[in-house]
Amino acid sequence: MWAATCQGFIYTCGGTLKGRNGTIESPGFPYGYPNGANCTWVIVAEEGNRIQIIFQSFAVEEEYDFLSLYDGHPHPANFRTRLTGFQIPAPVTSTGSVFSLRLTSDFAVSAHGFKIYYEELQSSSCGNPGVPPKGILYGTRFNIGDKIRYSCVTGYVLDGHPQLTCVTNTGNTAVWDFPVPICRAEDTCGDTLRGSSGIISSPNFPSEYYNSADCTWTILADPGDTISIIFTDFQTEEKYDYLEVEGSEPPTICQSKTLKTLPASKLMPIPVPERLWLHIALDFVTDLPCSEGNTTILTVVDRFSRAVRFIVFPSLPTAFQTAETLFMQVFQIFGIPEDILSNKGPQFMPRVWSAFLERIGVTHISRFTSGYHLQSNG
Ligand SMILES: [Ca+2]
Repeated sequence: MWAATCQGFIYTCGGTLKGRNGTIESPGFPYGYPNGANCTWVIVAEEGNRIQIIFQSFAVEEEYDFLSLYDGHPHPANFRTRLTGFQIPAPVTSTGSVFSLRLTSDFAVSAHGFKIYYEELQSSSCGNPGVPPKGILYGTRFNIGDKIRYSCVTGYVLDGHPQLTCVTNTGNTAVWDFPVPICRAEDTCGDTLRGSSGIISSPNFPSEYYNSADCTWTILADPGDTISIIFTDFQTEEKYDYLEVEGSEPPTICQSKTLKTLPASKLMPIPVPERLWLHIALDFVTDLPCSEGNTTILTVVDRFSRAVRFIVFPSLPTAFQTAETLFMQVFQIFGIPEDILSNKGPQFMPRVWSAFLERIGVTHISRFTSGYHLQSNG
């Protein structure tokens, strides 16, 4: 077991796990993992078997705290993917008999953490492929020859293959013949996708898409990372229907690359501020069910005391509206903070600061700090 100290407390985390199945919880689950955590779990299965992990709960501070998965021992060469945020990830299966997980958290702001069920898979098992959001899975057997079926809850339609069969691939390993389908709201198409991998299908796929469709999918990756698109099926009406693929502007990529080199996992001591509300974080929660005309909540957190203020909006506010609201509801009461983190894109906070300076009548400024974390957590 590893031990580490955090603000006077000693906690242990990580370890080597053996046995056909079990659960892993982040330290302190569900009451929050410590800051500065660096916990590694290594799951070792019987030779020839694989390991599947199924997430039962998952919440880590988006873009600052991470659960990294390694297909083997926790060496950079085995790095598989990095998970962050508040959505339960799909199950992941190792390719060999060792699977490692590492939780790293930065110097401030925690979340519930995670609970993971792991299980050894014999070579004849495909493992549980998981249920997509708003989806229903029929079938409980996941061995070679077994078939499972998906449907969606009312109001959602399935994109992808509704039936999956567990087959043997060329490497003699049991795999599902198609990826897990997705459920999308009826009469909509397009989406914003994040995460290390995913599926995009045209509306009604594998049936025909409808006429006059106009769908846009936006894929977001970590700054500095690249995105590759692999077409497994492609058929559109020649000359009349088309798919356009567009990347981000080069300046964004260049800027992001320099940010990526910041030592993300380096433990920084939390400075004791002179007063509260000096280091704050903003988190926009959007697309909530409409309540009294409001669908968006802005959470303003004092990163030192963890005090929180909630401000509701009818829709996602602009940088100017955000600056105005922060001025009225936070700065006027608690003073102007030194830095603000936000879960929106990297250009957002500079815009809020500019709008705020304009609001208080500052028209000329040589330099202002954008805060401790130069990257934003969007
Ligand atoms: Ca954190």
